[in-house]
Amino acid sequence: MDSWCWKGSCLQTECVTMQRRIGEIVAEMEVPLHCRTEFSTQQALVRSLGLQKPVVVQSMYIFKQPHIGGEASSHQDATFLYTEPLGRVLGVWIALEDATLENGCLWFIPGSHTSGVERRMVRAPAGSVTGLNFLGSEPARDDSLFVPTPVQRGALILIHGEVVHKSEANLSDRSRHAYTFHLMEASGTTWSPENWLQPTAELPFPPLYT
Ligand SMILES: O=C(O)CCC(=O)C(=O)O
Ligand SMILES: [Fe+2]
Repeated sequence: MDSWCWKGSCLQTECVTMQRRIGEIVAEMEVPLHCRTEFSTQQALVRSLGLQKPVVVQSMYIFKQPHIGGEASSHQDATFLYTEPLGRVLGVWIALEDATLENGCLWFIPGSHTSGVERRMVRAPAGSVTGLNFLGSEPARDDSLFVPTPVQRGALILIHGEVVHKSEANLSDRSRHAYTFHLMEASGTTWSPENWLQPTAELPFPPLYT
């Protein structure tokens, strides 16, 4: 019998076919310049922060469309991007459109980056149906602790890997597009082998500095 894929929502063979098709689509995509993690300004910024060997571990284009754009529930990025020691992951979040209270700007809990990581998402043992497990749990956090960060198009927000942050659903008429990528200071850092995302020989984490 064919085995079930992540979340049990498709067969392994269907999943492989979908992955292949996604690969073809991505290969054909013309990636707009603002979605490339190689701007000299980004490099200069990260250099000025003193990072020696930053590598790009992931990047995301987040659409948050009018009326249907969902929330990003409160989280720490290190839950998914865990390193030893901690404090080596940095998010670079760029507003491609104004991010407002109405269309789902980011919210942060000031000082929350100093208390470690509450929850970790780890790879489940081979053969498990879910593929992923969570260690620990995301504590209920009082809404009043969060500070909103509305910004204009073009603004760049640096996100400490352990700071607690979230964004609300977009119930407004205006989209909130953002491009975000996460860096790891690779010098003296161990990327957890339990993270869902792993570099491979074909797709290593690319260095930010060229
Ligand atoms: O843009 C969002 O709503 C969430 C982004 C985020 O969590 C991140 O970039 O780490
Ligand atoms: Fe995040």
